[in-house]
Amino acid sequence: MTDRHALTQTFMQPVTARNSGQDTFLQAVEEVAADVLTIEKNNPDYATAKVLERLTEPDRVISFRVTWVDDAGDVQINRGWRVQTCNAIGPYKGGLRFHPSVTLSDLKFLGFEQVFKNALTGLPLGGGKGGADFDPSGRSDGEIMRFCQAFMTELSRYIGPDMDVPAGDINVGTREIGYLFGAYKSLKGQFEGAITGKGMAFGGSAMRVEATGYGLIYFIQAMLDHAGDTLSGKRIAISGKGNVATHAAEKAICEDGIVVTLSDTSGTLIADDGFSQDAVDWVRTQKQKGADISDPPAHLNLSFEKDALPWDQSFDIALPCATQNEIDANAAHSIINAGAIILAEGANMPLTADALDKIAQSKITYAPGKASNAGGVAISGLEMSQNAHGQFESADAIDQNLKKIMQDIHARAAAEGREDGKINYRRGANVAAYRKVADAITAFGVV
Ligand code: NDP
Ligand code: 2IT
Repeated sequence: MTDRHALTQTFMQPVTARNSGQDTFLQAVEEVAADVLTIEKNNPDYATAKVLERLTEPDRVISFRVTWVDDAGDVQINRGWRVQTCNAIGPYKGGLRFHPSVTLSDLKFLGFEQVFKNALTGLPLGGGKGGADFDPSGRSDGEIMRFCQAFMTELSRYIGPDMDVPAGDINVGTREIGYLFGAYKSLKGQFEGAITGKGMAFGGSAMRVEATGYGLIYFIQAMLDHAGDTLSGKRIAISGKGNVATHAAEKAICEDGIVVTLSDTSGTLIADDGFSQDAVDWVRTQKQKGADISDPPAHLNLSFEKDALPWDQSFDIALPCATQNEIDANAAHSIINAGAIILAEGANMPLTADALDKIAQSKITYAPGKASNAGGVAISGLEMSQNAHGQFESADAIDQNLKKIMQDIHARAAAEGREDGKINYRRGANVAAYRKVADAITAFGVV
């Protein structure tokens, strides 16, 4: 057993016992621990302060009942949470997810990842995550509004511009943020930037909607540039059909990439010659309507395959942009067999631990989500500063800023990730982020 492996196993034993059954959380912790424990061990200040052990216990976990009335007049009850993981370098910051599969384990893993991601942006942002086990599919607009209002009735006690600033994530987009912010403003009697991803009419930032997907493409352009290559003509397989997937597709097309797939839980859409912008727009409209992608209009030249995964196609770059653990060892095998050169995560933790091992042993250059999908939260950070100043920047200026932030994240991860003449972006991102948070935590003493 290597020293690194032994350290990780010893560290994980009590964490596993304390968080039994929280598999996604344990998976996220182990992935970071394997890279940073040797750094912690070799720095007496970090080791004495037990930085990583502290980070595995969120500052607090808030759990609440959400009670609302559906269109039939029946009372509905859901469970909501906010996990405030760490505010060492700024207010808690991270999205809200509404999905029937959401568990506390998922929100703890997402909050943990967010601490490191937010540190990498270079902005003063702590980490957290929240959400509910609410299923928005098939719900009317009125039901979504009443759910958001009931959710905010509880959440509003725990958030604020200098305390905790939520945003969107799966199934929480501009519409939901509007209802959530409207409820917050009405409950508090104050107009303040306690949520990001707001509409442009009420304090939102230009480019926040596009930022995660565009930022992902800027990140892989920085990787390609570093390797003396470009995106032009590259075949790109994307999973998902939501905010991240469709904006990544849109930017990739602008940069002369060939987007060969998008997908949802109903199956995969394939365009062997590449998606057009019209085809991406159609997919986006289907998502907004709550509809699947199984029946594209003929003029878009898309074929739909119910049982296919994006990774069964031929491509150079894989961008998983749907959800956690969507790529298992078999899917990783397909990505390797497709001859891919880059796998960059748009989603948070889309690879199982086995898939990550397989990719690490292959020739593929892998970019972890905490680096490659940080564009969304970065522009959320800029939304917070625009709200604080009451001055707003143009879409062009924000887009330039986003590109620069993604290039800087790339540089930070590359600087810490040099290994045998190559770059290990996973290790580089984990170590760079850890050092920043650890320096703050150790400066505070024991609190
Ligand atoms: P959206 O709600 O906009 O879209 C998610 C889409 O993913 C849904 O349409 C869903 O399909 C699809 N999906 C879910 N599971 C699967 C699966 N197993 N295979 C194929 N498709 C699937 O969410 P986002 O785009 O906002 O989020 C996607 C990922 O990106 C998440 O991991 C999120 O945490 C991460 N992320 C999001 C950021 C943001 O700013 N929004 C920032 C950084 C990361 P269906 O409609 O069939 O359910
Ligand atoms: O996973 C993420 O980084 C997000 N869902 C965005 C968080 C944010 O606060 O903008």
